[in-house]
Amino acid sequence: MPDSTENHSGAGRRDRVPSGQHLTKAFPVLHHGEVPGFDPRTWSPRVFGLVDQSLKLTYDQVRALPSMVVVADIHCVTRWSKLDTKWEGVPFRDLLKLAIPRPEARYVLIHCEAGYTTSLPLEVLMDDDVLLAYRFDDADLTPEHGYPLRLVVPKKYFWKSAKWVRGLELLTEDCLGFWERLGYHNEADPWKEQRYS
Ligand SMILES: Nc1nc2c(c(=O)[nH]1)N[C@H]1C(S)=C(S)[C@@H](COP(=O)(O)O)O[C@H]1N2
Ligand SMILES: [Mo]
Repeated sequence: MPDSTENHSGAGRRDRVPSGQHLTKAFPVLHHGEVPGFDPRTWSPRVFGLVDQSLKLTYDQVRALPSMVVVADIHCVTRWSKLDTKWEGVPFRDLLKLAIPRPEARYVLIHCEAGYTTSLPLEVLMDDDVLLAYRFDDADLTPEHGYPLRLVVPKKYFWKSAKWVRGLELLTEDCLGFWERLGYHNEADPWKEQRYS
């Protein structure tokens, strides 16, 4: 395929790979700890904290929400990048609107199975390419890639794309997540090579 048809921006393919990254066609699996089990009868992701309408959802409710497809490039801090990954799920900003964030809410702490956390400014998460995904490449996510629900934030290094999301907590002040406390950069912009702080 010619280079000019392989991207959406008109830029060359190499312009889509940030400094220090290499392309892979594989889909590496990376996480701390074990792949958690999933029971749809007890699984109930929450949106809570500085919201007017706390949410506690069921699996069926999540799957019934309006969905969107995002095709995006992803960049892992361990230096692999993957172009044109296809995700489907709930637009983050639509879910947040249901919970009615209070004006003082500025950060979101993402809580996952087994205590994994990461945080992002609410403003970053309101971008139109951010979603809570349950499908990848036209099939349900596999357990190791975050089934039943993972965050996808394409503009940040991939550790911000938390797998096995259980809760979104809205806060006034930021709260460092799992890797950020261990020295990863809190902003995680691959185009600025914000790998470690
Ligand atoms: N719950 C959870 N989510 C996580 C992680 C983790 O350890 N636990 N690791 C992060 C890291 S460091 C990366 S690079 C990506 C890897 O996602 P993948 O296994 O689907 O490629 O998941 C991120 N999300
Ligand atoms: Mo990572």
